[in-house]
Amino acid sequence: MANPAPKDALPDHEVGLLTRLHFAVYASELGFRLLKGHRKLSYLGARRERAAAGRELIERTGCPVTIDPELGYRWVEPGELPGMDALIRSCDGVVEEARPHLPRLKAEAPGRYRIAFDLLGDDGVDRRPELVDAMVSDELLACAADYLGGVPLVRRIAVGYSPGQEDSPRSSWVGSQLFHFDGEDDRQVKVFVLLTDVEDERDGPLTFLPARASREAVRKLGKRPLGPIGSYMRAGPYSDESVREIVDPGDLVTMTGKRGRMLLLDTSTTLHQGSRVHRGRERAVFMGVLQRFELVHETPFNWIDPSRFPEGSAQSLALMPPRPVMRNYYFPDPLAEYSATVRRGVGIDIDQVNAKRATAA
Ligand SMILES: O=C(O)CCC(=O)C(=O)O
Ligand SMILES: [Fe+2]
Repeated sequence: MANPAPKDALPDHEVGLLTRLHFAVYASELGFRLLKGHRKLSYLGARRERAAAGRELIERTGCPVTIDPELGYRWVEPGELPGMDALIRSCDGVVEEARPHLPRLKAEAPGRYRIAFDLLGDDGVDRRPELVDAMVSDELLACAADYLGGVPLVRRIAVGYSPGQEDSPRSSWVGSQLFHFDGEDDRQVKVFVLLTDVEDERDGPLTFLPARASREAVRKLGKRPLGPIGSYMRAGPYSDESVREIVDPGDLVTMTGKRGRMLLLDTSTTLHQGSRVHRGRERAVFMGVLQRFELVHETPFNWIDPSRFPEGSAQSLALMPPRPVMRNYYFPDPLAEYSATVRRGVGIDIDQVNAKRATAA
């Protein structure tokens, strides 16, 4: 089954040998297992510490929210996780602050950055500690530790804004608008909170197939149809036609609903797509990402200040990556003029820079 050419990856000849080697290994099931085994051994001590901290959290909180691995998702009801009201109020401020900049951002964003862009950046996260607090609550960390086998890292805190696509509806969706599996690890937990009402398909809802059905689907689809080198996807993107052929549309779950609706989703085990926002509509969602410390394939992550939390606490563990980066390294202030210039590609090719960063595991 033909799949569309990956428009957000580098042409093969521009990719370095090491990166190609990494992808050649990573793309096969055995290679992925080998990389995973290597990471697990390298971080044996850290994993033990995180597993113990996770057990302590689970015991202390009673782990009120759990994710069934066969489903790979869990809706979260209001009040089930602490700090979420404060998070939503805070995100409203983020969108409001960004609103005057949106026309410029939309006009200047190239390629896949036009699908959805982050309105926060590292500085935005730092100015809004309530977002970090909600992501490192004992209850959410217990849930993630239960699902991932230890206290994970909070690698992303973002407010994703997806503008209406000018030529929508169309059949040429690209990147994460096409069905795919995220590739950092074989499990992860993403927290999604709707910041705008998502009523129907015109609002580009996140759409996914539960984990068990996704396993079956990938068996039929084949793992990596074109395997864009440099992509963060472990499998996909698959064309709509190929998915339609083997998936019962009734099995797909869509994140429609009112502002405030919240979902925990394992984007590594569920086939998913989103942000197919039609002209004249818009979608804003909060997204927080929890991934294992020893993840297999590194992608850009936020710099988040761990110093508000006691050393050795589960919270501080969740905010200390194995390879720290400078603040604003991956996510500079998205509203600043200079980052618009960078996105526009004056002087450097930001797609190339980002693809290199994404693959520098
Ligand atoms: O924009 C969306 O709804 C989907 C994004 C996505 O693929 C992801 O967050 O992993
Ligand atoms: Fe994804």
